[in-house]
Amino acid sequence: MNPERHLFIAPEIAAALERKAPVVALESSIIAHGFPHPDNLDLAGALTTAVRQAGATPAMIAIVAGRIHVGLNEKDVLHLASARDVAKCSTRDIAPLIAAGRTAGTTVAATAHIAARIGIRLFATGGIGGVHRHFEGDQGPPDVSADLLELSRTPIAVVTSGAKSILDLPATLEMLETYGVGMIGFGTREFPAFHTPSSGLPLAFSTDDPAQLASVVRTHLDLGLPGALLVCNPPPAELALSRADLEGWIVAAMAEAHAAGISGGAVTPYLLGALSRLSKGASVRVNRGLAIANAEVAARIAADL
Ligand code: PSU
Ligand code: MN
Repeated sequence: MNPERHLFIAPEIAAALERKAPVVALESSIIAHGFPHPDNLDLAGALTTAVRQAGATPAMIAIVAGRIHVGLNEKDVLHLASARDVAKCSTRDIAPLIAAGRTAGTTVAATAHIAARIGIRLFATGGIGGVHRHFEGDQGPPDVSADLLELSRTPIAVVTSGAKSILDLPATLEMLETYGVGMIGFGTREFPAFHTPSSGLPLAFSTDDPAQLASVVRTHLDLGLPGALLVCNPPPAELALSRADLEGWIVAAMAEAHAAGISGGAVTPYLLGALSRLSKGASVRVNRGLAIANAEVAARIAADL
């Protein structure tokens, strides 16, 4: 990579990396595509504030006018949160979007890839992508998020509230196992279901102790294992949705998406938008709360390392 041409790292973040101070990567697809406007603007500020207050430097990553930016200014965030020409960038999209001079929000896959390449060890998101559920009557190939493949080959610790509830969670967990992605529950013995704490899917390892958690993260990164470690942090209990309500809304949202002919990268943003409408904003409130909580946990681990 030619850093002059392709990469801008904000001076504050470059300095923190240089002196091995704690840095937490944040994705920008959650801002550009995962949240309604203007809640997304508020979320961007809340995430960076949460990381700072917990003792680390926030590094939100995006493609801005054809260049990878690590650390965004207010103007960049405003553009990502408001403009219609903002692309969704997964790993395979990085080169074409840069070459075309575009601006894009980076998904978990692209953000993890970029963060690990420049030596960031902690990354916070809301919920990773995974294996999508089939639409009713659809026998086509499965839609599997590139997040899973990227996590299999990117050494970074990712704090996440499991995988998004709109997905096939048992299939997602199986693929994470196949891909050798490390998993540890923090304050839960189950794989969290993003909008709701319980999926009924047990995790092999978990801890309630921040010091022990930091020790597992440190060990994973020190061993030089090829893939990521997922720190699975359940959503805040006071904001979480009930599993029964959530399932009903997901089934309705999927029927709408199918009828509207939604496919590819548009599926996740569409379903999240439909859930927000069906739950009268409750899904957005828990998504906001869990994303901020994950940013705090990531910052605390980064500070402990
Ligand atoms: N977490 C959230 N909201 C989001 C996402 C994560 O709370 O919108 C985004 C992430 O960027 C993730 C993407 O990588 O959704 C998954 O999209 P897909 O299924 O198309 O890979
Ligand atoms: Mn997909």
